[in-house]
Amino acid sequence: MKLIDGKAISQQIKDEVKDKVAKMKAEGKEVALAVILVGDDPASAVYVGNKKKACEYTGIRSESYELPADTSQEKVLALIDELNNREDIQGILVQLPLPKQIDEKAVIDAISPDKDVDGFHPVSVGRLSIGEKGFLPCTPAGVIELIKRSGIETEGKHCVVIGRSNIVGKPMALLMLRENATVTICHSRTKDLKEICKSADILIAAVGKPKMVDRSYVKEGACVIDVGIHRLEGKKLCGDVDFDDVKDVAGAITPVPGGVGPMTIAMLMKNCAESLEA
Ligand code: BQF
Repeated sequence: MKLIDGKAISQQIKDEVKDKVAKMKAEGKEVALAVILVGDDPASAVYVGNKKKACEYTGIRSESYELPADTSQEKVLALIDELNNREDIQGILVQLPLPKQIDEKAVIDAISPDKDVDGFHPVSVGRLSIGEKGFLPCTPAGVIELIKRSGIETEGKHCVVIGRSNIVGKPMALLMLRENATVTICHSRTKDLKEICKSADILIAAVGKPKMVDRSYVKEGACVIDVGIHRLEGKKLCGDVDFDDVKDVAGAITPVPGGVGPMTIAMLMKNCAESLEA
């Protein structure tokens, strides 16, 4: 079994971004990311912290907007409008989930597609679906980088994605298709889930259920990518895959933590650096 080291690969990517940002700076071009966090969800605070730290490392200026949990939707939309119009801001990130009085769709739609470094805007989604250049959602893009940089073949391979969310499952399937894999998307209503997963050369779990995927879902030698992230009692992190059970049957596997998570952050940095080229 090959352990796919997301921490090391994400470090590589951040170093590439750092280089690029420095070169741009030498030409007088600066990159800045605006980060909007509404409320005090502890996990969100950790994620935003990770993003700000990565900005610091790569030389991307970050501007942080930390708003109280009861902030109105109008207020958030007004802030986005202001940031859309600022020439010294290249990327706008709104940390999800948002408090319930705020409509996530309205917020995402308000971000200029040119600054949509999360890749969630319908224009970005549309571009991805027809193979046009645009911002890719960071988590699925990170999975592609993990697979490619680990030397795992995708062409003609059967890739099974468990999960059909707009943020992970759906774009993940499109990106694997772009890598010439044969793609199956499974979800909560899929019949014979286990059998389908067992036929995968590459199995990508984005279900949202701790340790759901055990060895009975995995073909001998398959590559298993775990997108899940769950906090067990006592703060320990685990994924959608039962790592200890699967590790001996998989050909390659990502750990949690240190697998897909750090890649999400690295790809955000990559998107920010690329936003400067537009
Ligand atoms: C690691 C996220 C669910 C919902 C909203 C490194 C992160 C996580 C884990 C991180 C995530 C998950 C992020 C590790 C950002 C990934 O070492 O394993 C980094 O910061 N993530 C997010 O912004 O929103 C989420 C998961």
